[in-house]
Amino acid sequence: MEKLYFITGNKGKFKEAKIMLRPLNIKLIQTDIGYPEIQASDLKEIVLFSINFCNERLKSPFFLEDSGLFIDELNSFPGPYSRYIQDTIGNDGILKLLLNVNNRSAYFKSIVGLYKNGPHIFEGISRGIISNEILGHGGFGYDPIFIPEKSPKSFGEMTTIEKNKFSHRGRALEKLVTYLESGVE
Ligand code: ITT
Repeated sequence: MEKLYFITGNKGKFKEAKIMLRPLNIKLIQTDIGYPEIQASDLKEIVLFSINFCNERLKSPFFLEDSGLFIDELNSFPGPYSRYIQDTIGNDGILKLLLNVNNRSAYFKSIVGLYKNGPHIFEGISRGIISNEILGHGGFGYDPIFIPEKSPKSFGEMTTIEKNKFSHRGRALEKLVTYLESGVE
């Protein structure tokens, strides 16, 4: 069986990817080799740099993924700084920043970078709103404060399978699956 590495330190992401890649006849392996993330405003640029860096170290097909939350009222903040903001002010901090703000539109963007006979990029977006309070405790990161369009529930209130249907990562990984299924070498 063919092996495919997912370079991530985030167990939640790996769980989501494992379910999405089930239709493929491959063995998905999590590895946390660590890689530098350059400071750039464009997620694609960050991911391209990271996959080229990792390709020097891992001589086997792999992918990694970078995502961010973009809040309209905050001029797309935290975007590429999502990790830092989650680790510092967290969900309570975001809710405070949006206290009494009516425009709660936001979106998540996921960029999956595959390295298999060269670099390939797949993008997924999930639009929605930031809730007024913490909802649920499932998932990870911003999940309990993000309600995707066409859903009554936040990501934090969904099972992993449900979240994959609505999420930025689910959408980007769906494109990855289609690409790998097509058997292009
Ligand atoms: P990697 O090892 O894969 O880089 P990470 O947790 O650092 O894992 P990112 O840099 O892609 O992941 O994520 C930036 C931040 O956004 C981080 O704090 C995540 O918890 C959060 N985040 C990413 N995807 C999310 C999702 O689907 N739901 C909620 N929060 C998410």
